[in-house]
Amino acid sequence: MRKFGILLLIVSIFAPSANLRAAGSRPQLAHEVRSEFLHAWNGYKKYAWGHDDLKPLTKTYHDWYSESLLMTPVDALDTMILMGLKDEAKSTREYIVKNLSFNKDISVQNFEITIRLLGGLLSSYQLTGDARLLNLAEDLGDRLLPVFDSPTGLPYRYVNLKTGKVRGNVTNPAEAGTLLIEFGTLSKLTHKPVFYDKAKRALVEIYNRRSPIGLVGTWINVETGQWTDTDSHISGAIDSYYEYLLKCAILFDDQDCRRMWTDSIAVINQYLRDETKGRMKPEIWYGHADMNTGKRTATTYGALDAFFPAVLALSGDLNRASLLQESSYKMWMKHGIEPEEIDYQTMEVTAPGYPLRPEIVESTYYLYHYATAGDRFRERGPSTLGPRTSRPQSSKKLDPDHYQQMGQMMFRDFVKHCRTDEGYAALKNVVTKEKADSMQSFLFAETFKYFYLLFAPPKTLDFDKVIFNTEAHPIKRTW
Ligand code: DMJ
Repeated sequence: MRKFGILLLIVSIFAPSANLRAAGSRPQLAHEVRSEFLHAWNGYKKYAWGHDDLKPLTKTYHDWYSESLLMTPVDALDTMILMGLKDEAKSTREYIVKNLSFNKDISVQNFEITIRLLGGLLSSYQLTGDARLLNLAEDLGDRLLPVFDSPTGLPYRYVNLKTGKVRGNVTNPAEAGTLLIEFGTLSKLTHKPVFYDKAKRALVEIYNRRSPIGLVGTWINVETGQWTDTDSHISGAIDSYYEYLLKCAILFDDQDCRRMWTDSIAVINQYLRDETKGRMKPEIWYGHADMNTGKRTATTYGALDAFFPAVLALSGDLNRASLLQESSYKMWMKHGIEPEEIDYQTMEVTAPGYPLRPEIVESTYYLYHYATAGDRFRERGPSTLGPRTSRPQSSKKLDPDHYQQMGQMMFRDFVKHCRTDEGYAALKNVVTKEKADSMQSFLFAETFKYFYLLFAPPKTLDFDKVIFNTEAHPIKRTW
């Protein structure tokens, strides 16, 4: 008996995936995710209905601006639809259509409004065919357009939805370059090229200002086109700029985007990729470097960077994707939930919060998808959506069970540490597990959606026929 105990211990130390095998069945897990979604949604409905977000500890609401823009309902709607919550989805849709107006004298952050509201409205329109959602999206798109009227074509960060007045002349690649999926889709659906052209120009203007070695920095002035911060990385403020280069290449079959992606990923791997020794085998990470010299400036990585395995996998680089996912998971496991940032040399936490972020779950879902893609490819043939790599380019064999178990472990930790009596709360500190009074709408749009899709039957959403915007709103190429 004692011998058996020791054997188990050895197995659990040296075989992390064996450690994860406290298996629940996939249907049961999908059911649990759906119930937890409803738990959080009901908390929002009870204490914050009609407002942007629930404050889960004080049980009141938070609005981003002086008037609500229904951030949580719009962000949550397509997840409800995918989860088959028909009545809830129908009443939420009616509420949005009757109550959401963008004719408001408020100055809003273009990037956040685009990824959450424009993206949410467009994907729910595609899932329901309800033209009222497309009308709302078009009205919003028209009101956001003034952001692009800068001397460089790079967008200002804020715009007043009623007056069109802009402000915020220093932006970052993520805010400037994460607009084309939404504006491009709006363009195709409304037959108004202006949306595509302006958002694409913003993406190209960032790329055109890359350094001689091909990297971009963190902050840039939209009037002068000069970088004000030359720190280069794949983390917050740059992250989804790279994501959109690849995704727009696929969604729109845009060859400029494909070229920009191909050039960018080469230098990301050259200058930002890093290796550490690791206990069992070398680990890969992506750190910071100066955009002009390529010299390493920081060895930090965090919850936001954990989107990158998904992007690598989508690009066909399953080898690096799976290695980096192991690093992200190591970061999660250190404290039983991931911090905003660590130093990967020491594994010390450098930013301790956890605002309910989805990225690591998103990457788990992508890797699970590609781990089973070989079978699907044999059954169905290649993807119908552009020249993506639904047949993985790498020959590396991924184990789908590994990603199921990883997802299950993370879901259990997530519920254990973030669930409250009537919602879900961010953590101030992943070491102490102290909670924060915040439940951002991406919990519904992304975190629950990716957990659900990881466990739900593949027919819930045909991965190969959609591109997720950075807020996890799936967009189909219907044009
Ligand atoms: C979301 O709003 C989006 O995923 C964005 O790209 C990054 N931050 C949050 C989630 O962490």
